[in-house]
Amino acid sequence: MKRTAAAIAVSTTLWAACECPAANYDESKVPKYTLPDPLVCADGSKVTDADTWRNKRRPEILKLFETHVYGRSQPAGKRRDYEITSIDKSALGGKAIRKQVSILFTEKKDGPRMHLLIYLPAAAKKPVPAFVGLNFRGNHSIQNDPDIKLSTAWQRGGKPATEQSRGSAASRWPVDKIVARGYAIATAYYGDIDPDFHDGFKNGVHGLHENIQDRKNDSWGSIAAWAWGLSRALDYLETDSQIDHQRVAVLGHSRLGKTSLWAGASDQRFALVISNNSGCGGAALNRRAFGETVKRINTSFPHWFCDNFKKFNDNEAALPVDQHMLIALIAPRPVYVASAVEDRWADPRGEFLAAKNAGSVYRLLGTDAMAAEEMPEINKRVLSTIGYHIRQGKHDVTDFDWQTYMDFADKHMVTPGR
Ligand code: GTR
Repeated sequence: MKRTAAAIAVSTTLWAACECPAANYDESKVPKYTLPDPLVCADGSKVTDADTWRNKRRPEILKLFETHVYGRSQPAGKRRDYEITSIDKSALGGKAIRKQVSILFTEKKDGPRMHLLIYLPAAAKKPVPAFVGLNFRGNHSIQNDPDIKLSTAWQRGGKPATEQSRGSAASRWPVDKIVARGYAIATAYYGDIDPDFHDGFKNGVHGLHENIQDRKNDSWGSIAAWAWGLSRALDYLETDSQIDHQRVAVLGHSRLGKTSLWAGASDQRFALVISNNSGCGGAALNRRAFGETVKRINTSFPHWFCDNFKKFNDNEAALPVDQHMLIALIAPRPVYVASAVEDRWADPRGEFLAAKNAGSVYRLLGTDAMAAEEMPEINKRVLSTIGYHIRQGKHDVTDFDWQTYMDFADKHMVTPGR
């Protein structure tokens, strides 16, 4: 999301309402903190082997994140219907196949659904690995192409999407470069799954799955709902014979980066996970008082997390988890955390430290974890199983980020000789 003046003004009003102090951007003012050890169970026992991690500690940590942070998602439910609404075998000047697929959320043929837009390399002779991620403005925003269905769902700002908005987010989705490297790219609009405003969980998939009066303090928030939607996209991709569904990477930017981490942690079918500038509630450590804090995020966005998370406003030390443990849930699968120098709100150092501190679990499971002790220089990529970079520039997804994700996926996700 671009931090527009309007968005900043809205957030500022909300912060004023919550009487939050000004955000801290001074490293010397970050108070000391102690991170919970991912390898020490709730009963105090130490995890020293992979089986105990898999069967005891990992489920324990997953449950802690469900209970205290993102909320319990509804189960996948029974198999959904898919409608292939279009296939174009000569998209991008013949370099790609473009498919549009509707994933129905209910049994009603004209009921709520999510639209998946997929580009595949036209030259591929066998199933290809894929990236999947949600977008902020509708599928039509990722490419200026009149044949992509213009979203009719809720949009930020309340006004419907216009023809002029086609391709408005194209810089974040270099589709031609992705297919040229042999990958498919699949995306869906996050507003199809859950509109991003607080309506008491009536709209989107929340309302479809439960009665509001049955909601509990650990019921799912919007991030969990978006992550659930990513899993439903993967359900479809598993049925598509042109996709190598063992090699689907999930990625997201900002609030959708928080979402991709939770999707990768809660659904182990994702082979690789990418967090782009995900910040607070994503890759950044909650216990580091730098940039956005738990209280601020819960005040500005009361619908993103479960209600229990609000208990940790100004009380991060009481959290039984921190975000390094979210990354540890992804182990031993490759995970990449990306920061940006000007994105101080997201606390780049906190993102690096969470990635690094997931290392004990990655090492226990036999990987190289993160091959850097200190934060790397700007624009220097660390491509170990836990990858990391901090690039020049602002809160955004750039070509540098995408080149890196593809290099990372080439190294960790793709079968040699594809
Ligand atoms: C900000 C929010 C961040 C980040 C960002 C975004 O306003 O404070 O946590 O998620 O929005 O998603 O663009």
